[in-house]
Amino acid sequence: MDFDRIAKQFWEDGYIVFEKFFPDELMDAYNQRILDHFESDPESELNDEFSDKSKVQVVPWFPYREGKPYFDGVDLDQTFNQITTAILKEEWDNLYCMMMFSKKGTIGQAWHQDCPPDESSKYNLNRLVYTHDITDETGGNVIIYPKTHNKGELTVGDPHEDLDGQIVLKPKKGTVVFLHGHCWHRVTPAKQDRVSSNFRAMPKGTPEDITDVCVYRNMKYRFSTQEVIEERN
Ligand SMILES: O=C(O)CCC(=O)C(=O)O
Ligand SMILES: [Fe+2]
Repeated sequence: MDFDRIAKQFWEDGYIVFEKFFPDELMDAYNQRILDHFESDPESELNDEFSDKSKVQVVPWFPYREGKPYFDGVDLDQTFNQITTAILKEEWDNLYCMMMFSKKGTIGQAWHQDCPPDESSKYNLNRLVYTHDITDETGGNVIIYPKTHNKGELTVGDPHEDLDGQIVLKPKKGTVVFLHGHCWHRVTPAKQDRVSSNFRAMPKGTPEDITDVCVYRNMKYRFSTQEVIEERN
């Protein structure tokens, strides 16, 4: 693998995609493990007021915080972590591992930045791993606006509208997407139950609560206190 070329492309575009990165058997096992968790119908930490306003409907699960290190096959994968080192250039830390579930018929995730782009050196790196195929039938496409990782704050507007210049990804099982947390992105409505997983990392020295405030097109939201901290219009 040409790690320099990978890092260069990531820093040009704000994201980079690797298809067939992880084997089907591992993905099938992980997908089932994630579904098993969500089938027990855990309470979402995200309240209805948040969903209504943000136009985000997703239930997150943080297995490692519960002492369930079930996903080390990805978390400790050498190439996966070598690419991370190439992108982050220096030492880095795991932020957390987050599994996400969207029920069939839910809205997906509106345009957002995972953290405010106030300082270009303060960001999270999404390492998204797809454990099942995302297709026209499943919905839940991943939409990215390339090169916006250094374009400042997401523009104000309709939370889910198509933007000129966006690209649409329909990641297949085993695909990995490295995505800069400042890069504008969203997820289209789920037509079938949808699972995604994110092994978030960050440059060393980044505050642990880097993703506490998320930037949407109509507001900034703080998860820890469950409040809108800024209306945007
Ligand atoms: O579920 C996805 O495909 C992307 C979710 C997302 O926006 C994120 O993990 O930051
Ligand atoms: Fe995100």
